[in-house]
Order: sequence, then structure tokens, then C-alpha cells
Amino acid sequence: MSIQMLSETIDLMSKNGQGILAADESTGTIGKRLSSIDLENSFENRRLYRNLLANTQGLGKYINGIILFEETLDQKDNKNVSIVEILRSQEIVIGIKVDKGIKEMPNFPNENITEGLDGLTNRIINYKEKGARFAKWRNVMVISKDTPSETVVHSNSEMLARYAVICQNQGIVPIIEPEILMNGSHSLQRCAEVTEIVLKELFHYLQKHKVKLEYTILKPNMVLPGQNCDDQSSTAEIAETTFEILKRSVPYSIPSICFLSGGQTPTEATERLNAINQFSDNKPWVLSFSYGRALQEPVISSWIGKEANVTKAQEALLHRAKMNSLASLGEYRIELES
Ligand code: 5MM
Repeated sequence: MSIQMLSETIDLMSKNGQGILAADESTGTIGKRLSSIDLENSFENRRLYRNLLANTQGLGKYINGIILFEETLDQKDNKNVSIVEILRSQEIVIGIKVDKGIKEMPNFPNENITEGLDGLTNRIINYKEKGARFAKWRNVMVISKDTPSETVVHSNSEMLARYAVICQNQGIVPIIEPEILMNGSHSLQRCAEVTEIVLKELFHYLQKHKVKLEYTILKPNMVLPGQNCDDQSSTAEIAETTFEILKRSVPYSIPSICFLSGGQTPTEATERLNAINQFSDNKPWVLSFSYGRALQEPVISSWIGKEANVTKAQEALLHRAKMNSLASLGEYRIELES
């Protein structure tokens, strides 16, 4: 039963030309987004915003999955229809963030460990009853002279493996997100070295814990120079390096790799995804997107909390989703932005 569920979900979520909308900001993170448009971080404002996203007509053409934060599973639109039902009517598969966020790793200053394994089975059973078919767990690692440390890379990898097993035993597809932040002044090459170490360690632990890779989605960072690095690298260099590191580190049994945007501008995230997809005809995986900020920034700034702007904000979401859909096929061109 659980294998059949995993297989059906993976088939729905590994289609060329579609990607994932990450709308799983925890209460603190969505608060930062709302404060950027001077809105209070209230239950009602969060409901209005997520309702706007879900009610974007045509979104299902470009987006095959959405990652929600747990409160959204219970929210309804103004006509009392559940947000989950609205999304399902567009054939968008429901996902849920199940990690409990990051904490500083004891004895490892400035490094993080992700929490949330306690009680995870019961939470997943509950989310499944509410319509979730896939889940997401995010690690956050920082590049500096001494980080990420070996211990933190090991511990975070093993947590992801244990989370993935719990999900798959309940028929839920795990998205594994080992994010390496672009904060800092490191070079493209240093990010490549760290990404390779992190991915190899991750797959070592996934295999040790007998995770079924064919029913797993990887959500990695692109290989990028730190945002304060003097040499910002060309789109072609970023695409070539990212593809090279993935080929070296990610087993071909992974069906789909959906990048996070990580603080890139919306058009940078689209251009680079497009370049990665143009880089090689010989791709063992679907290479697509699971963007949060790069899909939502133009939506939030168009909306600014006003009912009169809802249609404009939804058009902004549909436009970015379409641009990234084209990028996942290697068919995006900058002229299409206008
Ligand atoms: C959308 O934000 C997600 C939840 O963030 P918090 O745990 O900080 O509340 C986050 O996991 C997101 O899915 C990924 O970081 C990718 O988002 P970006 O904006 O980097 O594409």
C-alpha cells in the first residue's frame, strides 16, 4: 500500500515542465515577509495570503506540488472551502513541512542542527489524514573557514535519513533539503567542494538507513559564490559547476532534483535553472524548482495586503511559475519577462 502511494506521488511530481511552490514558511519566517509590506503577522493575514496563492487559476499547469506549513492544512477560503481542496482541484499535490526548525548545535558555535524527529510518525499520520502526500525537512549549513564541520554534516545527514524512512513507511514521499547558505564571501569553488561533501555524506546515510531513493526528491542549493564574494561568476559557470557536482554526488535513482532559490533574485533563479537544463542533454533526473522567495517575492510586493491587488498578485505568481516551468525545460528567454 505505501509503495503504491509513494509511486503514484512520485509520478505526479516528476513531470518535465512543472515544479514545486514552497509556501511552508513557519510563523516567524512568514512574519518577516508580512512585515516587509507593513502587515501584522496575524492568523487572518496568513490565511488571506495563502488563500490568494491557492486560488491562482491556472497554477496547476506549472506547479505540481505545494509545500504548506501545518496551520494551512486547516485553513479555508472566504467561501469556507478548504485550501487543500482548492489546490487539489488544480491537481496540485499537497506537501507539508515536518521539521521543527533549526537550533544551534551544542559544542559547535554558529552551526545548526534541525529538530523534529520526536513524535514524527504520529504527526505524519495526522497530516496524511488532512491530505498531505509528501513532506519536507530542511537542514541549514553555513560556509566559513571552519564550517560546516564534519560532525554537523554527519549529524544533519543522519537526521534527514531517519526522517525519510519515517515518511516512506507511511507512504509519504520525503523531500530532503540539505541547504548550504549563500551568506559569506566564499568562492564558487569552495561552495562546490562543500556541496559535494554534503551530498555524498547525505546519500551515504540515506543508503545506510535503506531509504528508497526512487521515491525521494532532492532539494539542494545551486552551487553559487557567497553573496559577498568579489567574483560573482557567470550564469554559465554556475550551471556547469552545479551540474558537475550533482553528477558526481547524486545517484541516478533519484527521480527529481528541485532546487531551492536561497536568496537569489527571482530572475537569477530562473536564468540559472534554465542554464542548468541547457547544459546537458544527458540528464538522469528531472531538474526543476522548489522555490519559496523566488516565486513569492513579486506576489507579496504586488499584493501589499490589499484586496484590490489580489488579481495583480496572482498574475505575478502565474508569471513566475510559467517562467520557471520554461526554465525547467531549458526554454526560458529573458525577453519573455516583459
Ligand atoms: C518557504 O520557506 C521555507 C520554510 O522556511 P523556515 O523554516 O525558515 O520557516 C524554506 O524551507 C524553504 O522551503 C526553502 O528554504 C527554500 O526556499 P527559498 O526561498 O530558498 O527558495
